[in-house]
Amino acid sequence: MTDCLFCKIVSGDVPAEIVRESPGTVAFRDINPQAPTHVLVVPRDHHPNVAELVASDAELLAELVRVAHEVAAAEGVAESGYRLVFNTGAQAGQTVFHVHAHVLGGRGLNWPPG
Ligand code: DGP
Repeated sequence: MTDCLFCKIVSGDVPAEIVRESPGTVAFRDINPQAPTHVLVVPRDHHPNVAELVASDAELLAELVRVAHEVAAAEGVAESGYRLVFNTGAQAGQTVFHVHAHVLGGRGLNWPPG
């Protein structure tokens, strides 16, 4: 998608601090971090949200979750605990409609989220 911000990060047209790549995904630091570790993992292919991704390519979703855990381990937060978040839809706070897993860790995380 030519007008999608995360497609442009995947293609390199928009710069980002990339921390991990896999055949189907790219992981990069969030521009507005909400925790000491805040990384976004996105598929290279454009899918608007996690519901559409699991319906069209469940293996790619599994790869994305695996990479999210690898990021948490590499960041040193896998042992203490981390959170994966897929905001899905505007009311849930999704602002970029290219599916992304937020990997959040490095501090205590409140529950329930706001
Ligand atoms: P969400 O609200 O769940 O759709 O999350 C979108 C996230 O994307 C939000 O936490 C901020 C991040 N973000 C927005 N624009 C950019 C950008 O240009 N670069 C990076 N690295 N992150 C961005």
